[in-house]
Amino acid sequence: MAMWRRVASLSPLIRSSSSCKLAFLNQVLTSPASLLPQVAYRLNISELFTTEVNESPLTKKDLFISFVLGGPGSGKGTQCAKIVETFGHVHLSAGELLRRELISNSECAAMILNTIKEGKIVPSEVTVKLIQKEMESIDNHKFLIDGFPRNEENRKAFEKIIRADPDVVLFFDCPEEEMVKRVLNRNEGRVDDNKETVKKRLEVFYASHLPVINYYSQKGKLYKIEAVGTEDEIFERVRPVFAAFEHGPK
Ligand code: UP5
Ligand code: MG
Repeated sequence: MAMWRRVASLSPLIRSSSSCKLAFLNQVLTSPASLLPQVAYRLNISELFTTEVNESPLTKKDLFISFVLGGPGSGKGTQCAKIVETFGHVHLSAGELLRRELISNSECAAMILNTIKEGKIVPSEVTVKLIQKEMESIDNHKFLIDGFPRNEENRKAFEKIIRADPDVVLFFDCPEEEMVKRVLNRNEGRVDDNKETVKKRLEVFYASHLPVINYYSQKGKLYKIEAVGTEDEIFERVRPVFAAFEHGPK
């Protein structure tokens, strides 16, 4: 009982901790008292109090950020590979970072797996922290962030944590039948490449991504690319977007 009170009294102090830890702590606070010593051991409480008010090395870089958006199978990853090859940007796929995290056995792994299987969106803080870690560790200033932000909350979390805005937002506009066909033919063993999850991914895309796309359209940053045709034909529509910046001020 004493342990219960101690853990419960800590809750106001840990608001700045990661979503996974908070989710985990919530579980602790609602657990029977008999489980608490064991849970408190696993919790590594000191880790919850690390202050995160450090200045990110990213603020010192002259960043050029591109968000690459589009529905499942619209060709984001395929076109990013071509942009990397031609313009030397670094490709960060948010989905890949999450898939890497889920096989790393981290405390977030189970939550990420369930969210991806359901075609839903992982809590913003988890994804933004993974993106931030990658950006900080790479010696380049041109980043293609693929499949992110997927909703308004993602967008705001990125602005708040990374403290940067995108220079370019690409949107691969692809008909639904084509996206479904490509995803179901991919055959790379992704847990979300099945009929049932693709349907859910599309629902989330229409409900959550479109407001983000509209937001950047109003800001004049959106480049809408017709995503039907061969990979090379589509890249010829992408090329001028980045070529224009190569000769520009950035
Ligand atoms: N292909 C590509 N171009 C083609 C063309 N022109 N003609 C014919 N075939 C073409 O392409 C898909 C397939 O089509 C490939 O086999 C390719 O060869 C072929 P790809 O380039 O992989 O398309 P892409 O748009 O990248 O499709 P992907 O399935 O990766 O998009 P999603 O947005 O669904 O997946 P992502 O990996 O970004 O996210 C997966 C899940 O992670 C999400 O559903 C969500 O649960 C989670 N997530 C978050 O929660 N938050 C995030 O910020 C990011 C992801
Ligand atoms: Mg992809």
